[in-house]
Amino acid sequence: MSLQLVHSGKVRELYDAGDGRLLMVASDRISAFDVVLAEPIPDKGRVLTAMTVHWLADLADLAPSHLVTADPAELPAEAAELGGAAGMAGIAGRALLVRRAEMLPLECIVRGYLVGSGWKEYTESRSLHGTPLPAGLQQADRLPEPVFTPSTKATEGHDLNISFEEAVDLVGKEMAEKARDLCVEAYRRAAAAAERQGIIVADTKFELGIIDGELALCDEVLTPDSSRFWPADEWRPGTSPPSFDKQPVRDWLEGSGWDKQPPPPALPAEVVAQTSERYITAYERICGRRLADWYGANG
Ligand code: Q0Z
Repeated sequence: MSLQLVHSGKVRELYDAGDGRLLMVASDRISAFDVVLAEPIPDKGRVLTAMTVHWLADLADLAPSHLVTADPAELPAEAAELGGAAGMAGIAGRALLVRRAEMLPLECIVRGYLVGSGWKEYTESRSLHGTPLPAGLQQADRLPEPVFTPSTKATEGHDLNISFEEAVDLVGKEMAEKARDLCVEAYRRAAAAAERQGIIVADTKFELGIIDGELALCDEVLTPDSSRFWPADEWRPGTSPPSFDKQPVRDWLEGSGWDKQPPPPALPAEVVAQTSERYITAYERICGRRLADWYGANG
């Protein structure tokens, strides 16, 4: 019996593993300018999976999580079918067995820097998520304090910001406050660790769920796909800093003359290799661990 697909994202899949469990599989696919490129980035799926496990363990004193195991030996036997010709070795390190949670209908975003939609709001109303900010801030400036800016999963890729009061209407006051406090503290801890390694976590998105009546960290956590990572030495307030992970891909696509309509041009091998290196470096610097020590090495 094959595992049934329950959700398919742009770059990852979620399968029903039975027994109230799900198998979350991160692929090596990468998206840029809203399209998925044809060339996989070697080790990207392992990096995102290893980062999630690192942060779930590091934050375990703050909140329980959905994680059951990342050990390929403990995955359901059918997971091997997802690994292609290599079998279980083909998904080793990029699959997580997790507990199925009752997901909060919220995207729990925390922003530490003024970019993207946060910067746009500031330019229009000198506020962030409705809260007034000091005058004179520039794009990509650090915020005085990290701010919880929840949104709802509206349509694919296009989330709708909601006020804290609207979040309260969706999940109740106690849950909304708990979610906010948990996410802001998790962001503070991760951003401080990354900063010591020369990487800025500009913002991040958490997905929380209820497991056994408790608020738990679910989904991917503090990965390059759920966060904006910037090299600290290239951060210049007033400009939009490069993304730590995807910048080689963006730069090459921008220079290729591509009109941003699918299909995108094929990435040269050196751009693929550079990008893979960036993902591995992000993991090793932010998490202080070697990717060679993670499941699926040399697979
Ligand atoms: C995560 C997603 C993915 C596509 C649902 N522990 C959980 N319990 C219930 N639901 C989820 C989780 Cl993680 C859940 N997503 C996001 C993940 C592929 C979409 F791997 N959706």
